Amino acid sequence: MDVKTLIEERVQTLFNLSLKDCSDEQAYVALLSVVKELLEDKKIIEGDRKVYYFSAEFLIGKLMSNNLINLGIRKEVKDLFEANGKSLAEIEEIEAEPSLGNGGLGRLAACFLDSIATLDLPGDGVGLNYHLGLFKQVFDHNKQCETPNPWIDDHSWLIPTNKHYTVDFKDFSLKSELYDLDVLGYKGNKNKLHLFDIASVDEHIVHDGIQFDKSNILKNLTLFLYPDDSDEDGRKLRIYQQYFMVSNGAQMILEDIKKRGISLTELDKHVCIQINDTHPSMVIPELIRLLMQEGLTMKQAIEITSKTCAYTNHTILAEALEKWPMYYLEEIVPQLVPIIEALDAVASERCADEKVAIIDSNKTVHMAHMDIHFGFSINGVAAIHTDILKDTELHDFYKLYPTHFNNKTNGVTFRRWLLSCNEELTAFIDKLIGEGYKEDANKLEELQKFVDDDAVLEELLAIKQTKKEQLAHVIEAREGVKLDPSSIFDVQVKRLHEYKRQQMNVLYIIYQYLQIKAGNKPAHPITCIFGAKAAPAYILAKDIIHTILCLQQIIDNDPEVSPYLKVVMVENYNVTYAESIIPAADFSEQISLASKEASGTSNMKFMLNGAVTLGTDDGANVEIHEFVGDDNIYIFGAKADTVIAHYQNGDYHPQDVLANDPELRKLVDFIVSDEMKAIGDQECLYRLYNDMTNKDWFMALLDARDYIQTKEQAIADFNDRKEWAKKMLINISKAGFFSSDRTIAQYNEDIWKLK
Ligand code: NTF
Repeated sequence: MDVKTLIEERVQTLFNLSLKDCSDEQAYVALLSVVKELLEDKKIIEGDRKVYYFSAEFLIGKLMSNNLINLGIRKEVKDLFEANGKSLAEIEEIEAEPSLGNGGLGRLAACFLDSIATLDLPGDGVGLNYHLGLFKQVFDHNKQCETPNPWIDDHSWLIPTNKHYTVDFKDFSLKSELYDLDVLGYKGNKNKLHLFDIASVDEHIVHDGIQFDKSNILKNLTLFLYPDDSDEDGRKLRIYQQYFMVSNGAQMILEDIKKRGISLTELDKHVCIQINDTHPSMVIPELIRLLMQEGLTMKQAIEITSKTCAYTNHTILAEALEKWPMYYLEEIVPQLVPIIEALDAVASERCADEKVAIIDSNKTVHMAHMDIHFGFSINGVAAIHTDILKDTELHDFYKLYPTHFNNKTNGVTFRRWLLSCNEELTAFIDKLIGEGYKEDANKLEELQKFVDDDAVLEELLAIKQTKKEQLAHVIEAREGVKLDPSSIFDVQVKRLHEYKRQQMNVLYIIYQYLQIKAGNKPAHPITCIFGAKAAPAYILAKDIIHTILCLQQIIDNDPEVSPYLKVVMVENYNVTYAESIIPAADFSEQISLASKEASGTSNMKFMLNGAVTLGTDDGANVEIHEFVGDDNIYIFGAKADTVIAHYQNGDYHPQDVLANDPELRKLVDFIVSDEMKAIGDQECLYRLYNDMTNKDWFMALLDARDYIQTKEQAIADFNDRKEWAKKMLINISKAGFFSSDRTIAQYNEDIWKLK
């Protein structure tokens, strides 16, 4: 039966209505039920060897649109709904976005699952089923507040399974429940995302925003992703979560291997475990423990585990490389302690230097060190990041295991970040170069031949304009803020962190505001769009949000300024929001302090949608720069080696910069001006001001001047529409390398070796 008939009949069976007469909600429920069945019928990708991607987060976004694309039925379904007076886009809005991730790390995991299935490789995700997600961000009095983000309802994609495992902690055991999600490849077969949970979790223990009793593990284990770890109970809860995830995952893997009749001594020939950052690192001692339980010697178990596990590093920020006091592990998972001690002993035989120890002299366990000593591969996520790992951050390890280090520059799935979120651009590219690029992203290069074709350039600008108008509607509906779609859409959307330097963007806004007040209008009106969540305990990040929201208000209320400058920070930025923001962007703000952003992935999504990057030589910006050339990107700021030298010499002082640049001082001073204090919270404003003027750990003031000048140049260039359209076209044509299909092909070639 064809899809159209299936859907029509389903509406009839479920609601006794025709598709024309049913509500959007009923149409969605019927569509979901049909699509779930179509997924169920798909073959599971098989192979002798399989990868398991262990990750604390999977920021998968809504699933309907992508499933329709990968099933190859999106157009049919869209036409069917249209013929019945409905809009597929509006029906897709009904789906709740799964809140299983935080930022780039989790979104990367989701892109990877899509590409693994698309390349027809056997590979599943392993994670947790957080009922209330990260948190939902709401703004109140220009401040971020956190509330739960429930997303599981009767119409979710989760498939309950009958699989259960027992996970032992020191004081109790937990029986897990496993939910699966189907992960369908583009026009292909499927893999699974396994999300573990427990039945006793109780959402009712949450009060006053996202507060709850952190010691009540039976009720809180899978409530939230990244529960606040500013106190000891919070940190212990994270260990409970992490061990629960990896023990379930490891048990599931071993069960499968035994079922297939494979000897556990051959595990490494059939399984690869990719450890996504350090959250799943306990899988190493856990796998060793389970193998020993099955009768292997410790030596054998260590050797097999080392040949099975591979680790990806996603950050050089020391505070993000997890280390746990040994006594936490003794209190929660004592069964791992002798194993970790044994691993530490083996490691110190290989190298006695405390810098590479697993357990340091304070009895703290360094998770990343365990991953590197007892994994067979360690990779960074962009060329510059891997180089910094080798040369600086992990240099001592690199000397020990030079052949284990490798780079895998991140990528993004074009199914979601072009085909699904930008139908207009997709259709236009189809018309220009055919559909071959959907299977081989490098074919986007064929767009180059249109670089002097005026009609093509004009159409590109027209599509961008359409996406900007669409976004303006979305933002007006959700935020009640009216945007001018003829202004430049300048976008910075990402986690809120000092190293990403939203605070430097703030200085630009203040600069522009003061310029306009002084009678100097910008070369083109500009709208600065922000989206960012701050970790609930990250005070300074919240101060930056407060400052942005106060600026938004001041500018909104100033008729002298608002025709030329507008600021909007959208509430609860998530994947769904990204899907309408990114296609509408003119400028892509990638302004991290060089050396600090491991890769970034929104930079890739923006370029793919024809935005031009304004960025530092950091993360994957460096590779984007190489591909598009100097004329099609705006690079500014200190280089990574300069920054690293500043840290090593301790010779960067924001006061030195301010002493030489009185104009810059005026910009910083504005944060605590009367205008700001009249509407803002003085404590927050002063805290940020004091930090920026006295500490400025991520050197926003070092690059601020260059940043402002470069942005002014970009604004001026924007007015030459034809030249700008060329930059857009070149960015799109060079985006092919940043497809996660390429990244995954490389993981497979160098690390997983699946087929
Ligand atoms: C993030 N790391 C990095 O900050 C991004 O630059 C990178 O693009 C993504 O990982 C994906 O590789 C983290 O979120 C963490 F947790 F490692 F800090």
